[in-house]
This record gives sequence, C-alpha cells and structure tokens, in this order.
Amino acid sequence: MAQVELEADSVLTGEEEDESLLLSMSSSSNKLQTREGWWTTFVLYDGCWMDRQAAMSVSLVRAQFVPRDDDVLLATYPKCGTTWLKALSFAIANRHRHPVVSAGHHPLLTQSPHDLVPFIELPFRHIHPLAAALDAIPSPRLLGTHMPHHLLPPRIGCRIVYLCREPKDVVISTWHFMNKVIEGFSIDFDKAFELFVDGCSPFGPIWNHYLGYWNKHVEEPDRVLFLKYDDMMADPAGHVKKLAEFLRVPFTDDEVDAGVVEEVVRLCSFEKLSRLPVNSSVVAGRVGVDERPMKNSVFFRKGKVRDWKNYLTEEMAKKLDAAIEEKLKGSGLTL
Ligand code: PAP
Repeated sequence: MAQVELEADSVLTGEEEDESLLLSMSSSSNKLQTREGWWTTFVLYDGCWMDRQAAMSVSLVRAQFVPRDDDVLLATYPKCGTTWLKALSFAIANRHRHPVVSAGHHPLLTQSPHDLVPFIELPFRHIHPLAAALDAIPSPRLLGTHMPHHLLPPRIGCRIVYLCREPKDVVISTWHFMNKVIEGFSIDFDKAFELFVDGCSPFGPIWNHYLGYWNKHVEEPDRVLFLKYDDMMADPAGHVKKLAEFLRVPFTDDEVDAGVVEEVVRLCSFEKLSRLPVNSSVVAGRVGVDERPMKNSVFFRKGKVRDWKNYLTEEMAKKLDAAIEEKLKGSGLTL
C-alpha cells in the first residue's frame, strides 16, 4: 500500500477526489466497484463493501495508525456484540483500578463502553483526527475495530479478540440499527436481506470478515482469540475467565471465591447496561455514519439469541444458512 500523506482534517470535496485518494491507498488500480448499498452507494474497497466515508477513514487509519505491541484489539463485524465485548474487556482489564464488587463508581455506570474503548476507524478519521484521540491513551490500550483482518494497518501485531455472531441475528440487528441511526433510512427489510446474502453489507461480506480472523486464529491461537456471541450468552462466566486469561489478567482463586467473575458478568449484562441513564437517554458527543450525534441507546435493542425467528421466513433463513455454509466450507469454522 502506498503511504499517502493526508491532512487529518481535510474535508472531502467531491467523488472524483475521493476516488483517486481511495485508489492510491487500495491495492486496486482500477476504478472501485460501486453498488447501491443499504443507505447510500457502497464501494468495494479491497474486497470489502462499505460506504465511501468509511473507506476514506479506513484508508487513513491504514496510513497513520501507530500500533503498540501491548495494544489489544477488540474486533467485530458490526452488530455481533461489540458493546458487550468492550464492556467485559474494560471491566476485566481495569478491575484493580475500578473494582467491580460494590461498583458504585465504576466508569461503566456513567460512560458508554464505546467511549471507554474507542474504535480506531470511528468516528471517521478524515474528519475527526486519529492521532489526537488514540495516541493520548496510556498503554496498554484496549481498542475496537470493525475492519476486516486483511485491512488492518500493516504493522499491527498485537493480540486480538474477535467476536462473531449467528448471521441471521446480525442482519436483523443491523437493519434495526440503521433505522435508528440514519435519518431518512428507508430501505425495506427484504432488500436489505438480499444485499446481505449477496455479501453487500457494511464491512461485508460477513463470511469474509469471519474467515479472515478465523484463519488468523487457527494460525496463531495465542494471538487471536475467537469467540461466539451465542456461546458467550450460554456461559458468560466461563467466557469472562477465558477473556481474563487472554488479556493476561487471570482471576485469582480469591477473586473467584469472592464472586468477582459473576460481578463482571452482572455489571456488563444487557439488563444492567441498557437501563443505565448513560445508555438509555444520553445523546453522546459521538457521531454516526451520517455524522449526526448518536444516542447511546442505539447499541441496546434486545440482546437475545435467535431473535431472527421473529423476522425471517423459513425460506429466508434457509437461504442465508446455505450461503454461509457454502462460504465457510472446509474452514473448520461452524456457527
Ligand atoms: P456495534 O457493532 O454497532 O458497535 P453491537 O454492540 O455489536 O454494536 O450491536 C448491538 C447488539 O448487541 C444489539 O443486538 P440486538 O439488536 O440483537 O439486540 C444489542 O442489543 C446487543 N447488546 C448490546 N449490549 C449487550 C450486552 N451487554 N449483552 C448482550 N448483548 C448486547
């Protein structure tokens, strides 16, 4: 990838200018493929569908992000449980500074998990400078990303926690989310579903996203932890212990006996977090895909497994299952 110097606060002036910048930073020298996406035109940026603004931001992160060896990256395809993973990881990693037992003043009670663990590519980094936001965070940093593995900044070698989710629940969650955050979002669900099955969804295809991190996990299991939302729902305490070991802050026997693991699970549960004023009524300074301030409540809907049963016809479910099965065949990954 060519190293391109961009002004971090440069404002886009037009599609042609964007296109030439994107081309100079992607591995493609041909015009980027475009397609009518969920709420705007999507571009296929090095095999990954996203809107133009996201592509600009990803490009900038790839060129400018300064990784540290002791960073831990929490990576997800959107709507796979990012908020939950951020909360759990923050609570576990910081539990000596911020005890979770009798956690009257815990930061998770007054701040969104997305403010405690920022994304590297969001808010869009060609508009909101990257360095100022991320360089100031003391080590070891917990950072989030929706970027697929093959688009991560080339020098990233840190540990990664990846969380995936049943794709049928992901498409439902994504559609509801877009309805909340994008003004004038009007795509009907059937159309969104067809785009998703076709691989055209934000940071899609979802199977490529899963496989990129899965293959890295198979190659380097000690560096890339691969988790599943449904398994985490079934056994949150077991996953909290596993996460703590991976983050190199395992629970001591005394902590286990004192119920600290269960306290982390409780503090980070959907029921607890979604009812806090900060997550139910605060409009964050953070902005979303259309640059409007977002309510923190958009990250909390139902927090259930198999909610897709309330929305997908049997035919739709079979169609998506078949597409996923075909794409994951031979990888060893099952969902
Ligand atoms: P993001 O990828 O846009 O950052 P993400 O947190 O992955 O958001 O997506 C939100 C989903 O996680 C929602 O799922 P749903 O639409 O199926 O309900 C949300 O309810 C769920 N979620 C948020 N917090 C929690 C939590 N603490 N435990 C379990 N699920 C959660």
